[in-house]
Amino acid sequence: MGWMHTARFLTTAAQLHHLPDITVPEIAFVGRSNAGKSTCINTLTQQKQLAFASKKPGRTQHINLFALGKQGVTDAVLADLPGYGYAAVSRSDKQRWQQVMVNYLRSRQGLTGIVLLCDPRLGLTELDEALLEAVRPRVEDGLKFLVLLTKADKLTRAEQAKVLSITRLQAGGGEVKMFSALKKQGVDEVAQLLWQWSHPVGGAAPAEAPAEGAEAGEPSAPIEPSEPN
Ligand SMILES: Nc1nc2c(ncn2[C@@H]2O[C@H](COP(=O)(O)OP(=O)(O)OP(=O)(O)O)[C@@H](O)[C@H]2O)c(=O)[nH]1
Ligand SMILES: [Mg+2]
Repeated sequence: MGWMHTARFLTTAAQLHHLPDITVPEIAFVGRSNAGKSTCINTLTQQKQLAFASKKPGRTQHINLFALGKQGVTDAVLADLPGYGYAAVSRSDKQRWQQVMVNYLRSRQGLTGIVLLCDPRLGLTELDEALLEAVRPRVEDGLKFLVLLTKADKLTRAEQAKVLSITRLQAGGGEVKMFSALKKQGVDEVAQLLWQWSHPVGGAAPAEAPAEGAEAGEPSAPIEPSEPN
């Protein structure tokens, strides 16, 4: 979707109060370390290095914001969050980060949707369940929610079907989709969903979403470094 490809780096922050106030819908990518959050953002935006992805867990250590919107007019923001559950992080760092994240998810103004990424070989873990619990009041208030099972290329079709139904039960009827950055599975569906979340007016917005390839030839937005480290 052309809209997704307009993504550009906005800012990075280690703490909540360093984040700018945003007036457009913000969509957060959360999940365990190594689940594939940064890779997912790069795949959706078709920009290899927008968000830092790495084999080494714990790569993303700041909240990184990316702006979306045509002609430089921002109409939504994606937030790439550091992952949780990384064993090599000290206990105090883990607790500090969990607190930052829960505060972010509970209090961030303009937060419109959450994409919870999960490696289907691990399934939803205790930490994911705790996160679901933390955001439940906001979800009941209308916050959008998607569980994205990543690295689908590592599973057979039958395994995918099984993990989808188990996770749907665990997610209490919330939306669950399969995704593979490697095979580009689920990319258009997720892009479409995020567009709908950010452009809800009258439900007519999806039809206006530019078709894939509609912008061929248009220069892409300049990519700035996304992280200091
Ligand atoms: N096979 C396969 N590997 C993937 C996929 N998505 C991500 N990966 C790999 O998983 C590893 C972690 O990806 P990241 O995107 O850095 O994960 P992250 O959730 O941002 O991790 P943190 O920043 O530590 O929280 C990398 O080695 C990626 O190449 C996928 O769809 N298929
Ligand atoms: Mg990351």
